[in-house]
Amino acid sequence: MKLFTYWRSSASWRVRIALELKGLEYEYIPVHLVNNGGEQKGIEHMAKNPMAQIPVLEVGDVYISQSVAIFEYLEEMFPETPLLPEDPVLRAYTRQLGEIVNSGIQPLQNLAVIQRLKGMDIDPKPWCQHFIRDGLLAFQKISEACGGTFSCGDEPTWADACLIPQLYNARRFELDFSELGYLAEIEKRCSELQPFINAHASRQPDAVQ
Ligand SMILES: N[C@@H](CCC(=O)N[C@@H](CS)C(=O)NCC(=O)O)C(=O)O
Repeated sequence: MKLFTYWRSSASWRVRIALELKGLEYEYIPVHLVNNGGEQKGIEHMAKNPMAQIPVLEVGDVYISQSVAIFEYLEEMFPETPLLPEDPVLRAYTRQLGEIVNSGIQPLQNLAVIQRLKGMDIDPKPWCQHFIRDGLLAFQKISEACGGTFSCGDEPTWADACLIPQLYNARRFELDFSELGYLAEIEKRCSELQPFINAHASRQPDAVQ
């Protein structure tokens, strides 16, 4: 498998965590989101993903984009190390938490949105802080109700795969973490696990320190 990715692309980072949690090897193909006007917008990349985004997972002659679709694919192909809890209710909550990040936070602070805001002379920072804070507070409330040492239960799931890169983005936008103590604890526990260490932005070959 090949993963088209960028070191601090949060959606790509989610997939890196999922691949690592499942113990799957993959080839890392960097796609620079800024250089040359954004390599994701090039003809070659858009043939793989017409949304002009990463991640894209190449499997044989197939290209799968959208991180959650990739989670589902990996879960179906490699069920031995699951990314979802066994209990159907916890599975639903895990998906719910994932969607809070995937559709409720990240799209509102994505690069294309930031570029558009700047183009309209709007400071993107308070905008991003607003949506990240609201989403993470909701995530935290649901996660607390789920119970357990990770986002939903006592094993890392795809909710954690979504949470960890989003917390990194929250710090980039200098969000006040004083209200997010519960999530910071989950983050700390994840940061001690090898799959999360391996998938971290700073550990990727294209990372800029
Ligand atoms: N829902 C998509 C989001 C993908 C996405 O927004 N990717 C960002 C990087 S995290 C991207 O490629 N942005 C490029 C751009 O905004 O031009 C997923 O989960 O894969």
